[in-house]
Amino acid sequence: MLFTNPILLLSTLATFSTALPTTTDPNLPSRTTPSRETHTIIAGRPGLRFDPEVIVAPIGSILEFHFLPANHSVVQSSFSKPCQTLSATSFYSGFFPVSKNPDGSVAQNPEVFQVEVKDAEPIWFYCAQNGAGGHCKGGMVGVVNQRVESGKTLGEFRKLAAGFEGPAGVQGSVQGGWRGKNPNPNGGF
Ligand SMILES: [Cu+2]
Repeated sequence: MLFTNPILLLSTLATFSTALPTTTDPNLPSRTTPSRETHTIIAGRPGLRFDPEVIVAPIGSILEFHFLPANHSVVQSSFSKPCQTLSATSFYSGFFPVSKNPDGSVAQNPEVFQVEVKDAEPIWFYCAQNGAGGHCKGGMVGVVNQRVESGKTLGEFRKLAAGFEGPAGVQGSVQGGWRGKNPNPNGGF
């Protein structure tokens, strides 16, 4: 009802667009310190899932995993072998136990795990928790920069994971990323 008058609508849009700065103007000073584009991924919401579980992230950006109750992890795998480590050097976050908050608010582990996106290849990952029938086998998997046209999609990856037998693979120690203080532990999700 607000913009039923087309002239009023146009003039409003024009006013708005001219008020925006022209970011391509080379004479403008840099306004902020450049920082990495960061993609927040939550492990354990909803239920035994990553959220989001399909991520589009450019080279140089950061994947930042946050961990909800009860005890999740993130491990890199290949597409064809879910629930198993990709290589001796591929990333592994370790486990992040955290209890539920008594007041019902969403609790997070006080640490996060960050991984840099180093190239444009798809990154497949899973949770290595073997409780509850195995989180990876149960579908707690995800992908960064999947290529739908290749047929290697999250849906296919999840099907392969469902057929996995045995304990999910882990590395000997945290590697392939940075594990440290959660920048927003009370953010809630
Ligand atoms: Cu899990």
